[in-house]
Amino acid sequence: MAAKIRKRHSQSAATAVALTIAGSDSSAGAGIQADLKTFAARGVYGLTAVTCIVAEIPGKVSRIQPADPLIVHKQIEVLFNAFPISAAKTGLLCNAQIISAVVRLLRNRPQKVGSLKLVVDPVMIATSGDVLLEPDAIAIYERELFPLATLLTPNLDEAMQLLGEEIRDLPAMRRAVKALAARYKVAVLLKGGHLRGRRAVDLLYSSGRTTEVVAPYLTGVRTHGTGCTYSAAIAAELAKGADLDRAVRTGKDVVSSAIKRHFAWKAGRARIVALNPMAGIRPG
Ligand code: PXL
Repeated sequence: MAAKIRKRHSQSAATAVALTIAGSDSSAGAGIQADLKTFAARGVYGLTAVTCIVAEIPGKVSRIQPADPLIVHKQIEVLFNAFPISAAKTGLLCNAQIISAVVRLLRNRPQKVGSLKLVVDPVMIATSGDVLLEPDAIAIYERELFPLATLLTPNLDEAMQLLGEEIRDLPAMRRAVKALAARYKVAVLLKGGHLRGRRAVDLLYSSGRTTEVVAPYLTGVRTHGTGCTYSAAIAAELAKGADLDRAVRTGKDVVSSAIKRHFAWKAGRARIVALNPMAGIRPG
């Protein structure tokens, strides 16, 4: 019995730990709930710092309640002081004060946390078109948070907003991913899913080269939370020690499986759909 207990302890000691700093989605398909499910599906122990509470169902945000920046700060502080966190991701940070609090902690993290891999998903607008980030927070996002990232993961709408130009095809995506990487001096994964071609093509720009990350485009599924699931899967793989290319490739596979093997329910005359981040590939 004693041997058994010892064994279990030594196994948990080796489990990678990742932190998500993001909003709560009541429908649990995006935000912190999507991140935790994805971390668990990838065999990583997930920690959370909640930045805001969003009352929503897929496709419709009803209300966003930001958390006090002090409690956002405290959540991260206590976690940094206690856990061996090897990767973190940020999702919806809601407003400028919360972004400032997060940046301060990331900059002054304790020695214990050491070199932290950081995935910044620059959440601004939901797939449904709902505005999620207060517009005056974008400048601080860009100036203070983005440069701290190991990887920035904008979708096309976010990239267009950041660059102030249209991105309508793959050549424009190639230009945009380079421009973003040059501007913030970080690796960038530009997600092209919203182009709706035959293939869902994303572009990873890192160490001076652009790589295509491709999966078949899955039609007919009204997705919600793909960006969160993708960046959480990448953070999970980085937490386990994968290099960036591998982490992104695995993340793409996780999202594709989550869409392909989605959940669907009938609710009156409506049909409601949710991603299945537990689907598909085994944790590596
Ligand atoms: O998918 C973007 C997103 C991120 N975070 C939270 C959300 C949403 C979309 O609705 O609610 C908390």
